[in-house]
Amino acid sequence: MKEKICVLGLGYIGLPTAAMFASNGYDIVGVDVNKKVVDALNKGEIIIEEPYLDVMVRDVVKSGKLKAYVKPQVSDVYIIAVPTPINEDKTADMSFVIDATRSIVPIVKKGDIVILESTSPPKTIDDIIVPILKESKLNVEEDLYIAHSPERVIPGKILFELVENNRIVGGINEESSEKVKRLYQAFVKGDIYTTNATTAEMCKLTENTFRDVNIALANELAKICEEMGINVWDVIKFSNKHPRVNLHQPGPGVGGHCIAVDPWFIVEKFPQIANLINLSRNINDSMPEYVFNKSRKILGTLKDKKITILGVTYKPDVDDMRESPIIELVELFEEISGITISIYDPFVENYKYLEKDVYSACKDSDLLILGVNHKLFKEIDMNKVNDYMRCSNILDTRNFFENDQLSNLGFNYNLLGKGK
Ligand code: SAJ
Repeated sequence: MKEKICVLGLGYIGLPTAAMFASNGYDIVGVDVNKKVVDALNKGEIIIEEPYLDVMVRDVVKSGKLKAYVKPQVSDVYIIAVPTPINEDKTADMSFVIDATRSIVPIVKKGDIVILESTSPPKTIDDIIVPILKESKLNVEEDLYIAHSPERVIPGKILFELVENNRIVGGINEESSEKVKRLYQAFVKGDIYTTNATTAEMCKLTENTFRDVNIALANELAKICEEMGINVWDVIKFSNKHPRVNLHQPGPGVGGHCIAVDPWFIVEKFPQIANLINLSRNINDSMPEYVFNKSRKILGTLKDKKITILGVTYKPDVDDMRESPIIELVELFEEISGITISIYDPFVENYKYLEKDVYSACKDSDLLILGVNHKLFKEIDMNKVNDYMRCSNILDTRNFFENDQLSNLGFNYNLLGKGK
C-alpha cells in the first residue's frame, strides 16, 4: 500500500512535489493557509506560472489523487515546503516552518515520516523540528522518521529537474534517511545521497553560496577592469580557457529567492566566521547602485532625463521579479527630481512604468539600460530605437549587445565592466 502524503505549502516547490507524487499513484493531501490557493486547486487550477504544471495538476485533481485543504489531514508522510523568507535584519523568518510543524503535532502518529524541504538555516531539524514534534506525546527519535531533503530545482524547469536532479536526504538517523530516500525514488531518476540532517541543510545553503561568492568575484572584477580601462567580459572569457577555471558572469546584482537569500542563513549562525560569504552578499547587493552611478556618469546629470530599462525580472526568459536588482535600480532613479522612467519587459504584466511597445518606451529617452538579457530582445530593431531616442546612450549590464554593431548605428555604447 502506498503511503498517504500530506504536503504543507502549495507554492513553487510544494505544489509540483504534490502533483508529482499524485501522478505516481500516491494519495495526496495538499495544505495551504491561503484559501484562494486551496479553492483554485480543488477546481484543478493553479495560480503560479510553471511550464506543464497546470496540465499535471488538472489531471491529478480530476482523478482524485490530489485534494487541497486549509488544515493538515491525518496521513503517513508530512512534507513541509513552506517559505523561509528573510527578515529586515537578514535572519531567516522561520515562522511558517514553525507553524506548519506545529499544525501536525496533534495528528502525527508512530511510524510516520516528516520531511522538511524548505531551505533553512543549519540545525533547523535539530533545534526546531524535533523539539516541536516532541510536543506530541511520541518518543520522537524512536517513533518518527525525520529528514531534511532540500529542493534544488530551477524555476522554469521544475518538473524536469524534480525528476532528473540528484537529491540529498539528511535524516536524524539512518532509518530516517533510508525511508525518505525510498519514498522519493517514486519519481526521482537522479541519484539520492543520504547523510545527516545538518549536512543536508548545509549542502543546500552551500550550493547557492557557491554561486553567490563566484558572482561577487565577477562583479568585483568588473569594477576593477573598468578602473583599468579593460573589458571584464574578455578577461573572464579568456581566463575560462584555462582547464581549471570557471568564472561566473557579472551583472546588475543577484535576484531570485535563493541565491540572494540563502547565504545569509549561514552568516546568521556564524557571523564571526562567515566573512567571505558576508562580503560577497554585500558586493552583489552593491551592484544596482553601481549601475545607477554609471548611468549618472554617462549622462552627467540624471535630473530631468528619461531612462528606459529593458527587462525587470531577476533573470532572463522568466516572469519572476522576486528580489530583482532592477527593482532596486528603479527605486534609485525614482529619487531623482524630474526624471522619467519607462520599462519594457514582455514577460511582466504588473509593474510601474511598463510600456507595451519597446519603441514607445524608448521615445525621447536619454539612456537605454539593458537590465535583463531576455532572448526576445534580440528581435528589437535597434535602428528604429535609435530614431526614437533623444540621445542614443546605451548601458548594457549583461554583455548582451554587439558593441561594433551599435556603435556603427551611432549609439554611445557602454558596457558594465568595461572602462573607456
Ligand atoms: N547571476 C549573475 N551571474 C551569473 C549567474 C547568475 O549575475 O554568472 C544572477 C542572475 O542574473 C540572477 C541570480 O544570479 O539574478 C540567480 O539566478 P540563477 O539562475 O543562478 O539561480 P536561481 O536563484 O534561479 O536558482 C538557484 C539554483 N541554484 C544553483 O544553481 C546553485 C537552483 O538550482 C536552486 O534550486 C535555487 O537557486 C533554489 O531554490 O535555491
